[in-house]
Amino acid sequence: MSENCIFCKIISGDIPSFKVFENDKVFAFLDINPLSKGHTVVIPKTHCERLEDLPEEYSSAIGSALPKIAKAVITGTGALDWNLLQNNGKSAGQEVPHLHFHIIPREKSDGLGYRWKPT
Ligand code: D5M
Repeated sequence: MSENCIFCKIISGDIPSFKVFENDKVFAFLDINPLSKGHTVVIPKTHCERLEDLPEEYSSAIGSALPKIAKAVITGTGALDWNLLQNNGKSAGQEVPHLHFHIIPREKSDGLGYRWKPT
């Protein structure tokens, strides 16, 4: 865990969140600034900034959890389609430096387009 990390504080419960899923290695919660209803953030319960830094045991756990969480999100929202997005580094749009995956439910004509954070 990293002392000044917002997402580490969400895992520890020091910052409140709306929890969607939790096991011993993975935590998922609703995004505070959702791009659509049910926008969910999935994180490893170890502090690392980028995908290439993730220890094998956590990448296995995330890989196994993502389909289950996505299924729960699309079932819960009724959305048929969704995006999985993951940013590494500031140039790629990463704002919170704790590795995370966005599950973003999509609807026809939801106005989001097909590019992440278009400028
Ligand atoms: O996305 C970082 C995401 O993290 C962004 O969509 C907002 C979300 N966020 C930031 N703080 C919180 C809290 N406290 N609760 C829930 N969601 C949060 P990035 O890929 O780094 O641009």
